[in-house]
Amino acid sequence: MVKHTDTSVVTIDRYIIEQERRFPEATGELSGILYDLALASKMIANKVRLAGLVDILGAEGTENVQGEMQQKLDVIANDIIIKALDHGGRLCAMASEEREELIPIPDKFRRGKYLLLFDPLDGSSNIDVNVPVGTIFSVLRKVTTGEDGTLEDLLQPGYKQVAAGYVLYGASTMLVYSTGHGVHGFTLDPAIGEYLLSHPDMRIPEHGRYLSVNDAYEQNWTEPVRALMRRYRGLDGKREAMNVRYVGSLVADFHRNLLGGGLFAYPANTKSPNGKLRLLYECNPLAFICEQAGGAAITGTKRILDVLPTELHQRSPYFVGSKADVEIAAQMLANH
Ligand code: FBP
Repeated sequence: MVKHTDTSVVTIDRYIIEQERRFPEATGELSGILYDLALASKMIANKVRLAGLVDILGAEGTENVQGEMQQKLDVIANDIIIKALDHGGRLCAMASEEREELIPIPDKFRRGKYLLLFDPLDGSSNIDVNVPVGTIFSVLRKVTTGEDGTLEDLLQPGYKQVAAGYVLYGASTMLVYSTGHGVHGFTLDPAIGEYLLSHPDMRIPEHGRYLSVNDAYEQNWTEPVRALMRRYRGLDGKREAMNVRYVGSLVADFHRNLLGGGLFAYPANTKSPNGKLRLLYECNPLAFICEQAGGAAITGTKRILDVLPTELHQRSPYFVGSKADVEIAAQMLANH
């Protein structure tokens, strides 16, 4: 394995190749998917950066020339990812938060042995107020026979993921991924259009500083969840209070906690009995990253990655982050 120093200039392409060389049986298909995702995210980053200018740029002739600019950015992001990945011959199907049904690979293109599930632009309701948003992705290997990917191939438990990651379109654009061998972060240098290795082998602190939860739902929480949130706030005197930070953009909240230690929670509540977040392309990929970085992720009573999916867009209660803090949730929600 090539040794890098803190000052080594390593592009994501080169890092992916070096990682692949560690596995003689590797065919390069998974590497190809990661390249194409990196490319797609650069194009999305460019659109997100322009988002604030739509009204100024788009005013004249909005309909035809900038029609695309007027389209919802998450629809644009969805199309960019599909167009970047449907023809590479590495995928046999895709699934997106933006599409009700499985996305087949067009007949004219070769099929591969992998499936891609993604949320093209998570937190998109924050774009108009210039709050960071993200793309989340998960890669599975085909398990059924036949060329085309099926719903059965998509409905695999999270521990079956072969790769997962996210892109954060924030102050800088960062791509963070894992193929099950640690978590690695790359920062986009817009001047050269390259993702450079900036955060090798990311680890989440065992004990968290930050609590990320929308407590506007407190009245709709069960009593055990309320007791848990009081615990995190130090209100029952059993621990130090955590500092509350909630952007309302999952990728931004998760990324902060991955770096600084913390817990993100989106519990079930009487209005959303299964919570809000989607298991397959929001919860599972970030749980995979978090566990690879030494953290944990649960539904409240079960390891997220062990949940057997039954629907493409099913939701799940979610507690993810620093191991010690997730363990408190597991203890206090055990029989609920
Ligand atoms: P979208 O995928 O529809 O954007 O929803 C997900 C999300 O925006 C997350 O990014 C965020 O953590 C959560 O919803 C915020 O929900 P709420 O406004 O209920 O706190």
